[in-house]
Amino acid sequence: MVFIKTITLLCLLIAVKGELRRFPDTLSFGVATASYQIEGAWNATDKGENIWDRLTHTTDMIKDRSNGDVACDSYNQHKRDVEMLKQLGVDYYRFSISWSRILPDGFSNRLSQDGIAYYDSLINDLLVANITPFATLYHWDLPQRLQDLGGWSNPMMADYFLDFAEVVFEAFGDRVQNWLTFNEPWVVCLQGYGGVGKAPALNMSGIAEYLCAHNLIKAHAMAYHLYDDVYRPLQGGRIGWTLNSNWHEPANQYPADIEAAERAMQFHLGWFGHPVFSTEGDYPQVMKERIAKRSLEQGYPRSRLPEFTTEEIAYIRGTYDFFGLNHYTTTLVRMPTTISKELSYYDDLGTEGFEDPAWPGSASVWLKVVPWGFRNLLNWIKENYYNPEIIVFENGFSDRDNKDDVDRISYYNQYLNALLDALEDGCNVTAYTAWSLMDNFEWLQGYTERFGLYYVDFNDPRRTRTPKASAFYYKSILESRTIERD
Ligand code: PNW
Repeated sequence: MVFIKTITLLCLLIAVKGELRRFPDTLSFGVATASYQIEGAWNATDKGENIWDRLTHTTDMIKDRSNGDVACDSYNQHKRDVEMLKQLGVDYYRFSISWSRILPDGFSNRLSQDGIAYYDSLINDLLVANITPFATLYHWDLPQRLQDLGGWSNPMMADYFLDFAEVVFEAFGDRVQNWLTFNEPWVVCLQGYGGVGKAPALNMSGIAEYLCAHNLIKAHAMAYHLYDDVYRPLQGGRIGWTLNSNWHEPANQYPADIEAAERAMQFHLGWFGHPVFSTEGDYPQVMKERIAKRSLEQGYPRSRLPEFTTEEIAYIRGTYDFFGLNHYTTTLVRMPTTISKELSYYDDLGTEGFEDPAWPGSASVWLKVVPWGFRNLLNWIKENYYNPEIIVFENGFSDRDNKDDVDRISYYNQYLNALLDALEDGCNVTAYTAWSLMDNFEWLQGYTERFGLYYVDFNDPRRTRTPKASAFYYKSILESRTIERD
């Protein structure tokens, strides 16, 4: 009843206020979550420890000293999650599978039947509700035992990931036809291995993120080929990965700033995008040249950026069925006056990034509201990678503790308008995913930054979920398939 009233009200408001824009019938809508951020049950039955269990339990790096031990308790409450998805009326649900819940030791010699039963139940409930499951294999929760072996800096990790992928395709592929190998490899490697922004917080920039990326790209390609060769013929699904990128806008229309912004795009999206989505394959030329030159100047015998063999380049190129994109915000970029000789990815990149102070903010320092950047980014992908099918797997806004979330509604309204602009430009976007279904464990920020359409009460042992105003708004968009022009 409340839903219907709100929708009627929204329709009335729109009718009074402004012009409506319609989404094409080819565009589908979903919402996303990730295992560590929502499941809890960190040590249920035989689940193994992962790198986020370890980081939250043994360091004081989480802002509110919290952890994902219980999180949204979705391990016990996934039926409630499916109810919410039904209420919203989404076409699909993007969730991730916890590696150490399925393989407690990380290796495929020992499977957890309870772990498999959990995802079986979730998937079956989704199918009964007529919601398409979209599963991510890796959303940042590596089994701790594999981290002890070096994690993604160990070349063997690609084989272990392939073993895990095979177990998952075998167990769920009869019902799940939509797969992502990795969520945001740039964040995994840069923040987890280069810096301290994500587990395992290795903090070895200039070396470790390049090793991580190299092995992770191979792992992605191997899982793609396994699916393509063995499972696609039987199960008929599709598979890709999802890359995050800011839009990097030149601070001024000087040639030097235009060059700097393009270089930032290549180091950010191109690092993982070029090997897979370009016709030549391999890392972007500008990364190869700059990192090789600087490495030699710094006294290293070879480039700190590892090289792919010709065979590997061919094997990796084209390993996608769609271009997955996570996007939140935009950065202004200019050429620095002096070039630093320091050892780090950001010094290899050699640009200066900053924000326009006029851009509206959110609860996250890095997230400013810049909808036109979304349109530019979609066009950049269209032009650099031959107009691929693009699926937006994350887009969203953070606030603090607010069910009447008008700023989130405004964010979605503006970014969806930018998406419609990009469609008019000829970009081939076929699906849009809001991050997130509900408030959840926001990594180092703990529970202090909320991205949900549903409010979660983390002080209530039952983790009660309540729809925010934005949940009604999103529902109304999915029903009417229109938004108001901004
Ligand atoms: C994504 N950045 O991470 C993740 O996939 C989610 O798990 C996360 O909750 C969500 O966005 C909100 O943070 C990002 O530095 C991490 O630009 C870092 C950036 C962007 C997204």
